[in-house]
Amino acid sequence: VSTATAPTLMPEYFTRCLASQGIDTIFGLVGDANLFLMDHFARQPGNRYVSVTHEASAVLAAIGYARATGRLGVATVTHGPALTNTVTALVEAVRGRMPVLVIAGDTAVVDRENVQSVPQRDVVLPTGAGFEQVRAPQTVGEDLAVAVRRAVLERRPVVLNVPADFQWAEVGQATVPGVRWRSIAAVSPDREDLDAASGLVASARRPLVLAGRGAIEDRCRKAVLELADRLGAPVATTLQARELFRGEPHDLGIFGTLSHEVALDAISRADCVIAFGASLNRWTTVEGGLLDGKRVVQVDRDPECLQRFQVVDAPVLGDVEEVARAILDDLDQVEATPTGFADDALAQRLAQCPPFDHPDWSTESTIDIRTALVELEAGFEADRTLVLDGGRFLPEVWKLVSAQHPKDYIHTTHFGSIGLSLGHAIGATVGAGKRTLLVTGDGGFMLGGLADLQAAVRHDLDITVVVLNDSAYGAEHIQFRRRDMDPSLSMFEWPPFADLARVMGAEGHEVTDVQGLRDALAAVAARRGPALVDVKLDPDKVTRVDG
Ligand SMILES: Cc1ncc(C[n+]2csc(CCOP(=O)(O)OP(=O)(O)O)c2C)c(N)n1
Repeated sequence: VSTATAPTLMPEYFTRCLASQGIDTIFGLVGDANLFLMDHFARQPGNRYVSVTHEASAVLAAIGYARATGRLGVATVTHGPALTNTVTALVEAVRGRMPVLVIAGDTAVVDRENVQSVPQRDVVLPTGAGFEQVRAPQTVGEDLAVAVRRAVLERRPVVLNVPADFQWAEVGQATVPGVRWRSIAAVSPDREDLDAASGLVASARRPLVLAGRGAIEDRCRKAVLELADRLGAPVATTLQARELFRGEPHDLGIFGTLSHEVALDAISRADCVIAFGASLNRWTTVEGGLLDGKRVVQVDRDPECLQRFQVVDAPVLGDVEEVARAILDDLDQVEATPTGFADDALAQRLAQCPPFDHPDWSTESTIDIRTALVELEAGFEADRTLVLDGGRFLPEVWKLVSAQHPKDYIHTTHFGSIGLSLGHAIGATVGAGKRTLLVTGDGGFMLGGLADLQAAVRHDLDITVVVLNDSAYGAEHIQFRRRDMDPSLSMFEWPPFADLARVMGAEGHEVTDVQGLRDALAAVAARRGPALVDVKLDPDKVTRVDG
C-alpha cells in the first residue's frame, strides 16, 4: 500500500506562502507566466482576485488599496509587454512612497526566442522600484518574504520576478516562511534634538502647527492637537493630510499654494512653524516663501523626509505622537503659558471665511466648473473616498470638493500623469468598501479610465466617475489661448461618455445645466454600482484666460 502523498506543486505552495504573508487580495491581469499561480490563489476561500483591463490599472489598484487600507497592495502581471505596461504606475508608486508588491511572471530562462522576452530587471530598476528574483521554485517563499519586507519597510513598489516554468515545478517539502517584518516601534528621539525643538517652541510668540501625511493616525492627530491647544497655536495641514483638523475652531485648512486668505494672513504672522509628518515640499512652502523669516521645527519618523526640501532650525527624528508629548512635557516643566495666537478673533474670521468666490460662467449648453463642483459637494454622499485625476480642473476640485479624513483622499499625480485615477479607484473601493467619487478630465478619462470602467462594472464597484468635460486638454488649451494661438490641437470631439458608460453596463448621465446635474446626482445617490456623470464645460470658461 502506497503511503506517498501527492507532491506539492508550485501553485499550491505559492498560495500558502502568500497566505502566510497576509495576502488575500490581488489585482491583476493573467498571461502564460502568472496564469496558474493566480488560478490556484483565486480558488481558495477568502481570497479575492480582482481582474482589470490594463496592467497599469493592476498596479494603480494596488496603490489605491494600500492608501485606503494602510496595508500592502498586491498586483500581478505576466511577462514582457505586460510588465512594460506598468512602468508609469510603478513610478507613481515610487513617488508616492507606497508599499506595493507586484508579482510578475517572467519568460523562462531556457526560452531564448520567446517573443515577449525583455530584460525585466532592467525595465524595473530605473522606475525606482525594487526587484527581487525568485531563484528556484523551492525558494519562492523566502523570496516573497524578502520582497514583502522591502515593500513595507522601504515604502516602495517591489517586483517579485517569477519565471514562467516554475509554475508547475514540484517543491517537495519546502517550508512556508513567516513574516520578516514588524512595524518598527518608534525610535526614541534624541534628547538634544528635542531640547532644541522645545526651546524654539517655548519661545515662539505666534506658533503654528502643521501636519502632513505622516501625522494622520488618530493617536498622532490627538497629540498634535493637544500641543496646538497648549500653545494657543492655529493648526493647518498639507494637501495630502487635508481635512485632518476638520471642525477644529482654529483649523486654517491647507497650508501652501492652496491656502485661503485668512489662512495666508495667519501664516504670514506666525513666527514659528512646528511641522509633524510633513516633508515641506515646494507646494506646501510655496517654494520656501511661506517659511521665510520663521523658526521651523520638523518632526518625522522617516529620515528620508527630514530636511528633504528645506533646511530647518530644529529637525527631530521620531514618532509624531511621542515627540509631541515630549514637547508638551517640556512646556509644562518651564510652565509655558499659551500664546493666544489662536484667539477668538481668528476663530471668528475662519468661521466667516467666505467660500471661494466663484462668479457663474455657465452658458446655454455648459456649466461653470465651480458651480458644478459646489453642486457635486452638496449632492454627493459625504462618507466617500475621493479620487482625483490630473489636469487643469484640479485646483478647483481641491478647493470645492472635500473628503472627510485624509484617509479618504487619494492623490494620483505624484508623477504628474493624467489617466491614473480609475485604477486607484478600483483598489480603493475594494479596500475601503465604501462609495468612491472619482473626478477626472475628459482627456485623462480617455487616456486611462475608459477601458477599466469595464472592470468596475465586472466587479460591481460603487464608483461614480464625474468627467469634467471641456472637450479639450484644458491644461494645453489655456497655453495656446494665453499666446493668442489657435487651440485646435488641444480640442477633441469625444464620443458621448454617458452612452459609452451605458453600453459598458454602468449608469450614464450627460448634464449641461445645474438642474440636470442635480437630477443625475439624485439618481446616483438612489442606487449603488458604477456610474458616470459627464459634465459639459466650456474650455474657455474654466480658468480666466488672463489668470
Ligand atoms: C500621461 C500624460 N500625458 C500627457 C500629459 C500632459 N497633460 C497634462 S494635463 C493634460 C490635459 C488633461 O486634459 P483633461 O483630462 O481633459 O483635463 P483638463 O486639463 O481639461 O482639465 C495633458 C495632456 C500628462 N500630464 N500625462
